Amino acid sequence: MFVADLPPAPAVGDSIVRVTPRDLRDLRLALARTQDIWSHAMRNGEIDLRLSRDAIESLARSGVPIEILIDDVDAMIASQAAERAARRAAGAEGGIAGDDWWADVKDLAQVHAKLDEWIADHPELVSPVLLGTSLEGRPIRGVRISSQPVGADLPAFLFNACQHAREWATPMTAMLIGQELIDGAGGDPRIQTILSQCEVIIVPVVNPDGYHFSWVDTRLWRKNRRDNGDGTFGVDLNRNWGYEWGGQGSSGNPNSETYRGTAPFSEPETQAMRDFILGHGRVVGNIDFHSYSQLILWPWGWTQELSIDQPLFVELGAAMQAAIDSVHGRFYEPGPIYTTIYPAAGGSVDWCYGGAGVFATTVEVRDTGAYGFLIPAAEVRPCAEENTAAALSLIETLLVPAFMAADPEFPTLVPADTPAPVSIYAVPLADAFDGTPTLRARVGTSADFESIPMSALGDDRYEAMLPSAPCGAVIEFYFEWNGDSLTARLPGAAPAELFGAGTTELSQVHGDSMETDLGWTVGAAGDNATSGQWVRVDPNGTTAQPEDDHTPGGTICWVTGQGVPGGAAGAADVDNGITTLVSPLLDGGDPNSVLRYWRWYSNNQGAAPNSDSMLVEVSTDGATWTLIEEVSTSANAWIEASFAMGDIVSPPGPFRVRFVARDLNAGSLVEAAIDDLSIEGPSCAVNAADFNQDGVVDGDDLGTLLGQWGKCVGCPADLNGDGVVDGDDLGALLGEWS
Ligand code: 0X9
Ligand code: ZN
Repeated sequence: MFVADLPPAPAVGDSIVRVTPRDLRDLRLALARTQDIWSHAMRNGEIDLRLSRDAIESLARSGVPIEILIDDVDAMIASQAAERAARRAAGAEGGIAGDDWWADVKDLAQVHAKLDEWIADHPELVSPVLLGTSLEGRPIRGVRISSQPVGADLPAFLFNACQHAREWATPMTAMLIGQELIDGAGGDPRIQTILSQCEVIIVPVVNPDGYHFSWVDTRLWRKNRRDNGDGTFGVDLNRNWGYEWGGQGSSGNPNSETYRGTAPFSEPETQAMRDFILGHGRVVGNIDFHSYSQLILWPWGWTQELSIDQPLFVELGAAMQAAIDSVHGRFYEPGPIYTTIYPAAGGSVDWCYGGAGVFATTVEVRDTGAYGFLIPAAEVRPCAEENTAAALSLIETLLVPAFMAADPEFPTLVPADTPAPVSIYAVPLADAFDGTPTLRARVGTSADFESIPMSALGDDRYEAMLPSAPCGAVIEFYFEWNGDSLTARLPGAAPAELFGAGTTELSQVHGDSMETDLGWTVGAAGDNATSGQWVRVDPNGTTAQPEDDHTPGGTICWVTGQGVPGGAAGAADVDNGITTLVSPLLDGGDPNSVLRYWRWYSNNQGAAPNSDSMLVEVSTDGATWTLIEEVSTSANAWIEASFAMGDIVSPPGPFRVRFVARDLNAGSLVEAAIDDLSIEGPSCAVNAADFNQDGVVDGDDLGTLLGQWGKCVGCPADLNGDGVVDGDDLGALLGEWS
């Protein structure tokens, strides 16, 4: 029987090649020559293709960048099959010395036999699920694993694999999830908790016809075995699901590997999955296993828009990624399908999420191309192990009353004496929630928390204001949501764990009133104005140029050309080109600081008014200049401009700003002036005697000091650090009394 499982001998030894097309022409050349696209579309500018030797040579001659991943894929298929047959002939059921079922891939009959073994050996834990029947009449089988009785009102997690026939690592992965749950049910508290709180459904082979065909006929078969009636076979099941069916990344051509079928859910295999999920009604989370590429993917596949549940998916993806990494150190990249790999409409994940409310993910398991679909025997178990860890982490992340996350990130610094907004994403999972979540916050580390109701922003977002706090104080906070029978908190361990924000006040760290020259330069490459070059003077005013500088009590600023007293509007204005004023090096090291300057601009007089503009640019290297504002409105007055440093200087560090006044249009009268440039940085001195960090030194802090009275090494109340809390420290505290 095993001999019959061997695929036919290959006619030619194709290669698997990673192509990095330089342009559309390269891509067309490559696609025109492929026998089979292994990676379906471009990713990171690369695409993996099966190509004949002739095709490779012709692409190489055209200069298309290629890298051989598998030299002779047909030979590799044949040798893997031969090794497998030899091991089976030598071994017991499963065919592996040591009898490890995961020591190599298993065919459909073996997978089904393993399900039967589980059901027979663990009837209290494992029950059969028949989802439906494939086109060719094979059962689409699964199991339910839970320590609670069938029919119990529990959340369910669905792990399915092998929509794509050739992705042989994936049924093995789904099966190991089942095995580890069964093995852990007896004594592993983590597994016992999971099995008592939910049910786990495993469907190892969604596409039994295709899977069987890939074993007995064509190893690299992907689709199901639909006879399309035109000589071609197969529908890509992962393009056949009925959510935005027919969209980008699916094909209407029956010969295509991504053929979507004649209608949404035209295939019995996708129908069976859909009907099971809808009929069950309690499926909360899902992994649809594919290979290869080592990716953790979530909706959407049909559009580049992010789903409203992106915060949940991001956290889920991070948890799964960490779980995978912890087992064998493999890196799996997380992200939404469309932007992480490619558009793929009609996939299971989009329908499960959009059509059935399931937090559905796709994991593309090992490897990243060295063997691709042809996973070597030695990698089957490690691959399955790391993805079992991912499955458990998905279950645990979603087995909470409600999922809550910061959205966007909470501030860690807020302005002093000002209420700052915080918003969260919160979605019910295992309970019903009527009202909105509550923000619980306090100023300092010792006060009682105050409850602040949150307002609903829509799309599962809620917002509230943090209490205002004095400079030097910290604000501590968490969130709470009361459900019908359970309470959800963020952070989960609150109030033992809390979020915190410091307070900040801006104060000037650099001031340049222009009264003395702190190192400005006039002129830059390309400057060609014939008059009106920048000069630092006490200006002689006109209707276009200031008479007075901006600095209170000062006299001097930078202007474009000093006119004569009582001169006409156009006296010494910028003419026939550009003049540039470059600042000394400034400190842009703190992204939370602010750059501020006062500018004057006039271009609304003369024969051709309002036809020029002044550019304000910054540079960290003196070579590349980035525009921060283009001034074209003629205020004929001093106007303040300010910028968050983090928005204009990157990476943080020293920078220069330059002002480029330009007369590029004949008849346009241009005057500009600059004064009072400053940088303000955040600061709030924390008072060492303010033990509870509420911004005031008061009776609470005195109480703390008295509580630590006496010999007390390293105590906060030992303000002078002499190892004793005594009268000296008391005096220091009273000296700071608010
Ligand atoms: O293209 C696919 O169906 C998957 N990649 S594979 O190489 N295994 O064929 C990616 C599926 C992404 N998920 C959905 N679009 N639902
Ligand atoms: Zn796949």
